[in-house]
Amino acid sequence: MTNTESDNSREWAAQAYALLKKRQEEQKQELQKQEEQKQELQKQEEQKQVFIDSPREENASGPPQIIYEPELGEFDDNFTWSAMVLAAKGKKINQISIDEIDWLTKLRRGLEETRKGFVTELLDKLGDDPLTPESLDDLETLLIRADVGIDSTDKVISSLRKKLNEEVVGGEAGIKFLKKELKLIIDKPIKDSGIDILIPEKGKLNVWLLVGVNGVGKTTTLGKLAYLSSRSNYKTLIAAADTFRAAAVEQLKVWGERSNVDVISNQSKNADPAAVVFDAINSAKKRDIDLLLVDTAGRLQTKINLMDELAKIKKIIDKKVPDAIVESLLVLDASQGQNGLKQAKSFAKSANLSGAIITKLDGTSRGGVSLAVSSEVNLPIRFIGAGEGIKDLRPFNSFEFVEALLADK
Ligand SMILES: Nc1nc2c(ncn2[C@@H]2O[C@H](COP(=O)(O)OP(=O)(O)OP(=O)(O)O)[C@@H](O)[C@H]2O)c(=O)[nH]1
Ligand SMILES: [Mg+2]
Repeated sequence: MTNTESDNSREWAAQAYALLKKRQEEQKQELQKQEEQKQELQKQEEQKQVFIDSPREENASGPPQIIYEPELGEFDDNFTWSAMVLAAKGKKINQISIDEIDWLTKLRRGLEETRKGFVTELLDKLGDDPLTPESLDDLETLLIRADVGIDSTDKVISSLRKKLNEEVVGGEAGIKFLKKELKLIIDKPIKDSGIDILIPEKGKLNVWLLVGVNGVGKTTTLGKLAYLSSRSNYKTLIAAADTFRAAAVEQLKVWGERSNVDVISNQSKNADPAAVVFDAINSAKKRDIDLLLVDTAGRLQTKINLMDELAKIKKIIDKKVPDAIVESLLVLDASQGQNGLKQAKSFAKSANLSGAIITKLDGTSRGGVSLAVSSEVNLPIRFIGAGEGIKDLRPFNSFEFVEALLADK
């Protein structure tokens, strides 16, 4: 970015900040007004109840449904960077929201450890000097160390080498080129799939199976997806098909309550996961559901059992709703680095996957593994999670990801 471009973007960010601040003030006033009105109504209701003496609603004692609403923070480096990314994506000042700024800030923070591992070092090494064959060797080592994977690293280095043979490449231009190359790698499986952003298709039953080894974040991710989906007005239902772990159903019910989505489960011991899916499909058909989210077990006696179980679940879906749109999404914990990549490869062989969801990008230095998943397993990344909160999951966007990965400092 040139100095003038950077000045203009900062000016843009300042205007965006002022606008969001004003909007937030107005929203606060509006909320306060609504709260006052609600209290007034409640008072009137309570007075009435003295006469009617009707029992209170049952679910008043359920778990608190606290959903963290992001507030506009300081006008700092995080805000400016996030606003610049949104501007570069073509957003107008009045189109950006605090949610988006909050997410980008989280993403940038989440990738900080990965970035520290290679970008900061890379920028220090490159400085403003033109790239040399030696700096490419350094870059190669850094990319491998950041778990980007051998294939992706080879691709990037050879195209940089080719460019270097044709012209002098300055440090800044080198970073720009690197961003472009990394984005190409991540975008390839997304382009190949023909679907840019995964959303439920209206008018059909969409079934998304969340699969992956134990502890990677399947159930948490499912909870976040349920929230995202119901907030976007898709009729959503959850199938608790992890019948192996006793606490799984309870965990899902908490997420279901937070996002106002029902959970279909079978509490009996050794219930058959495919039978739970069977019930859930019946229920989904009756209720005209758009999206059925299926939680599956991560740990069974053997890996073969796990794969057999997934195959059985798929068979039931194909039989009962042949025209359903089925997505098998592999959940991967970014902090597992190369191990995660191995899992992806073995699942891809036997589980007929259609996409990946990368979790726990917050606080790991191995965020680069996302690139390896794209290039070595050829799986489109559909969502990424960067935190344990209900809002800490977003549809994957390669531009945001690469910008966050290579954000200066
Ligand atoms: N920091 C962080 N923690 C996460 C994220 N996603 C999930 N977790 C945590 O990871 C742990 C395991 O999450 P679960 O959702 O239970 O994982 P699972 O894959 O369903 O596990 P099993 O059902 O045992 O196979 C929990 O403590 C989650 O809070 C994330 O994006 N960031
Ligand atoms: Mg689980």
